[in-house]
Amino acid sequence: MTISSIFLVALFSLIYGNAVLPIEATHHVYNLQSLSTYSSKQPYRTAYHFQPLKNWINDPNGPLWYGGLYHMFYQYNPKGAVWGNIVWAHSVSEDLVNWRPLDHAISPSQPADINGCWSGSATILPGGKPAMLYTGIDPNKHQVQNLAIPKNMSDPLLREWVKSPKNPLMAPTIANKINSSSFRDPTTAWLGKDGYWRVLIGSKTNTRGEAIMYKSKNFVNWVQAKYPLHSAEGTGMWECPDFYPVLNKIPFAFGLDTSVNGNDVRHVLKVSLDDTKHDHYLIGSYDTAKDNFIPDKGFEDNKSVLRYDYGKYYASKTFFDDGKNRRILLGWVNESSSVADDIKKGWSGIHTIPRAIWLHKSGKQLVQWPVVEIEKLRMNPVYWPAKKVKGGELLQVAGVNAVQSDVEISFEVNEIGKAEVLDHWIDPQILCSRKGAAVKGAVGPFGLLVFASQGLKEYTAVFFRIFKYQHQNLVLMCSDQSRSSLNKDNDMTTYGTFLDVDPLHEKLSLRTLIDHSVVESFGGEGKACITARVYPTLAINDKAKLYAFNYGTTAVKITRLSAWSMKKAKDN
Ligand code: DQQ
Repeated sequence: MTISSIFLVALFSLIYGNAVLPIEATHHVYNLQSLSTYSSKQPYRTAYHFQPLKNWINDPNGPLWYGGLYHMFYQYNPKGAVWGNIVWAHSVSEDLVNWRPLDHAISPSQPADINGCWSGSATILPGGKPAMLYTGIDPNKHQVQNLAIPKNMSDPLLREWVKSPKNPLMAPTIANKINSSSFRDPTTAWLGKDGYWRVLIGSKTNTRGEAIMYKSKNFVNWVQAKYPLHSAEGTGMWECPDFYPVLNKIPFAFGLDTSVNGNDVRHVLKVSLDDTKHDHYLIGSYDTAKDNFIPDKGFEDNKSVLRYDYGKYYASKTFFDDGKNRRILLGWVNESSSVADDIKKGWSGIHTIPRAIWLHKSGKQLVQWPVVEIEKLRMNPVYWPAKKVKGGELLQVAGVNAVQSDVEISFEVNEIGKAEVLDHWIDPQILCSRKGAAVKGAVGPFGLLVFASQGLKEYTAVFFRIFKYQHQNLVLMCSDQSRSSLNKDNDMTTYGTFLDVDPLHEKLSLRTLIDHSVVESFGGEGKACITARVYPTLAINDKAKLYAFNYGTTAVKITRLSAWSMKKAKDN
């Protein structure tokens, strides 16, 4: 039997039976533990966000739930704190909170990936067997798509992965005219009623971003579909596409397997735009028979293309957690420090707290919320009774660890008639930077000051500000990093978005996860997220303080504040 026929037999038995593969592992890699230079004295290392012991990480890859464990793979440079030498590192978790590092799962070993193992996704084949499609960089530096499957299905840790000897399974050719440097990041595949698997690969033709589709009956032989599933002029390279169904009825938060479609189902297409480094998503209808995705609103109207996160956040990926019937979103958060500082600290990149993601009942947008498991790290709660905060007031939230906490606060606004008038539409991020936390307003800014130093020489502000625009109340949510650090080498860009909440009838809620150098905020119960990286020089460890503030001229009411110090998670 040739290697290739052994692989095919193994893959088919993975799809249709319970085979133990008789082939050697593709590689051996060293254990991350032995390389550790971890020092708890590093003030910017996170305590409960995912990050390995050292070196560079970027995109989450191939997340899946198998054998009672969550598996997460990620782009990793074993040799340093900058991007390069990319392999798939691998960690497992019982709860998406505490992680255990394993040996690397996929490293360059075949011509089809000899120059790098880039991003990809897991598909659970019939019988519950995982198959990993990923981008390899071949000897000509062309981007091609490869397959790897677990060597031993009875190992719940899925430690060893075997690559298909038929790799690459999809490649740019003269005939298909695919751009060989813009062809990467296969999605989770889904199965149509016709028995064909479909997968999307991110690409572009000139400046038109596109999600090229391939189809296969056996997961090994893939044929390019006549048309991309979707494309949009002027959007540039689409990296890390993701395509999945969401339920459009109660219970909205119930997640669906990627192959599900039907009357009560909408589809989400997410693409990571290489040109802007933002993750955008479209909600629409997917016609399985025609393989046609029609978004409710497309990329034509720049203003209304939604983002998962309006801060620093990229190359995200979802997976269906069938153990808990939810869809989980993982995303990469790059550093905002200089490369020189990253090299000095010996690491770069983290992941956000895994978020459950579902369709809002309006059907107009998605909602994201940190997985409930993260709440088991909460300790020493601080609760405030409802209280009025006058204009100009700053109230310290005492009793919580200000560098490692989870804070939920809600505001009620009573004097909305006094809101500033916005006479023309303006990009919310620009509005937030013009009207940062230090700029007093009428209704707002009010919110939280995190990582605040004594005397407020440093702070990061997450806040709301309300405007009147065309007779409507417009809620602006900002994360202002402009005073986050005295070290001006950092990127201290201010982020912002409008929040689809009616402040006349709804409370304005904010949840912020604070973790040493991360400020991960959820406004309007998960309708908008903003993640920021900050590196205070004074507001570190026990020197940092946390405040609620109102710098508007009108009073607001805090209807609820609950804050917890967070335990350290067992992570990489
Ligand atoms: N990161 C990977 C690529 C992907 C990019 C390389 C997105 O596969 O397009 O590390 O961050």
